Amino acid sequence: MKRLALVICALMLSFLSGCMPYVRQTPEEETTLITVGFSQVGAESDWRVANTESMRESLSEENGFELLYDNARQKQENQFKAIRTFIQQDVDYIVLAPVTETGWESVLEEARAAGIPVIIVDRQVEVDDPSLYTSWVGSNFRKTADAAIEWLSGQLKADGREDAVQILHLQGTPGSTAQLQRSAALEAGVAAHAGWTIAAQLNGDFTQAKAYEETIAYLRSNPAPDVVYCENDNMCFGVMQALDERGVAYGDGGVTLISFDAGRTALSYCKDGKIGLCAECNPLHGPRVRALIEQLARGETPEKLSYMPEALFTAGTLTAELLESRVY
Ligand code: GZL
Repeated sequence: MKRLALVICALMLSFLSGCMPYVRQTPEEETTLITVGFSQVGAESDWRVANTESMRESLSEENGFELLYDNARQKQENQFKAIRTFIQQDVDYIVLAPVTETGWESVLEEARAAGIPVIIVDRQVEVDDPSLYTSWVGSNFRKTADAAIEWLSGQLKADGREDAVQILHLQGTPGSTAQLQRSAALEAGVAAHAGWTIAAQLNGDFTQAKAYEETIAYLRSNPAPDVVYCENDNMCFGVMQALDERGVAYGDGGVTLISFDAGRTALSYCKDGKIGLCAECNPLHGPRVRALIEQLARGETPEKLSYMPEALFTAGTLTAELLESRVY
């Protein structure tokens, strides 16, 4: 009866707050499933949709899980509410994909006080006490971005375009690990190349719409850049939309485009020579998260950090077969 009252209160709270996390279907007494509360950033990009799909496929009922999913619509406040609801529902584990790095101490301490292990996926959390979370699964953002900068340096050198290079920088959600580390790699690259200049840094928030708006406004009062460094595919698509509208050529002989994520759509543009480089960011975290939870359920201690495998793609390395084989 107490649990039912708790769930009703949680529902009322969530309803009033406009954030309705998924409510578990079966009371704890009846289920032998492992209940997992998943606080997802949102659905802002193809990458995010693929990431959610991977988690749903791995943490499925046939695999022994009951997944409670919440879409925070890119607002940290909604993630706080979702995590607190998961704690009230006494889930077995919490998986958090944090929208930005800071501000997580209180809610992670509440989860620890409730005895609920937290697994962080994708972006990282900046906390003084790393024991506040059990494990992290994600990308080596800086390493992949440094490799992208190295590619750009080689490409510009080969094209004899090393001087007076104007770079337009489309940044993702401010304060997210992907934005912080992809931006740091570009800024380090500019510091190391006397002929490179960042013409402007625009916040596209990882969405195609915002990247288009920012870029078309920029192009109305500035010359086209030599390079556009896009911190994800969807922002790159927004840039392409704006360049098309302004009649600016990109790809071979035109503006050089760099994009992160390497989803299938971006890879097909890359194979056609429209995008110069696709730097992969692997969203398929589900199987690793499932394995981590199963390890914990067996009383084992999983590794703290788990990096996803990733690669760089150019027109020269992409084939129709490779495109066909891509899962996302
Ligand atoms: C990267 C992830 C980023 C993707 C974007 O791990 O956090 O957020 O690069 C997504 O597509 O929106």
